[in-house]
Amino acid sequence: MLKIWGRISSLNVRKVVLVAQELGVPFERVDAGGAFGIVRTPDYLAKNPNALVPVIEDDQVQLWESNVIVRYLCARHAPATLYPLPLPQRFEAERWMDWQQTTLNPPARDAFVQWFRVPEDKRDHAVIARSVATAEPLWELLDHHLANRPFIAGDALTMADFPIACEVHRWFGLPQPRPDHPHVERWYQTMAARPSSRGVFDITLS
Ligand SMILES: N[C@@H](CCC(=O)N[C@@H](CS)C(=O)NCC(=O)O)C(=O)O
Repeated sequence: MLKIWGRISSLNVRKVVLVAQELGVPFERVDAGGAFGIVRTPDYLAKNPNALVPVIEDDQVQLWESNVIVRYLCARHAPATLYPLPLPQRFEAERWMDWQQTTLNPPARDAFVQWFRVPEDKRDHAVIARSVATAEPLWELLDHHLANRPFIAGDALTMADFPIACEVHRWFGLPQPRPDHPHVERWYQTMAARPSSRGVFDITLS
């Protein structure tokens, strides 16, 4: 059975759980990382020398890097749908996944860390302001992108929708005002209405 290592309070773990649930793949999830520790044990470092979550074990395959795991699960269980086979569609999905990981996540993460991981008396509101100032134009870009397509990569749901929906879930959960992004909201509500989002988007951020 698919084994997922990682605490559900991690956005990167939530991506993997969400996709496994969407695919209907049975899995066992083991809490690891953060207060659960484990990630610096020799056994775990042999699975992921970065000492980070998530990791999956699936038959002969052992993987780290959340978006790679999303690609792998979709390629294994949903080729031609969530993992599009025609290269134009595949790489449209691919580039948005990389955008989530490399462009959107770093600034969006900073505000989350300040609100949820830093004690109130140590919270740095300048870091939050910088995070918002950098992330908001990216949310606007995404809103523009979603204005004339139902899903991230076009007409159909693909692997790209899940990592970005996880990023939206976390950003919308921050206790701070945000401008309207009606197309992002509409798309996110579609994602949150999917049964696969249970236990992922209905949990409190921590
Ligand atoms: N690029 C990696 C980043 C993984 C990552 O930063 N994981 C964080 C949680 S989101 C982590 O393991 N932090 C240390 C810990 O939880 O102990 C991925 O996408 O999988």
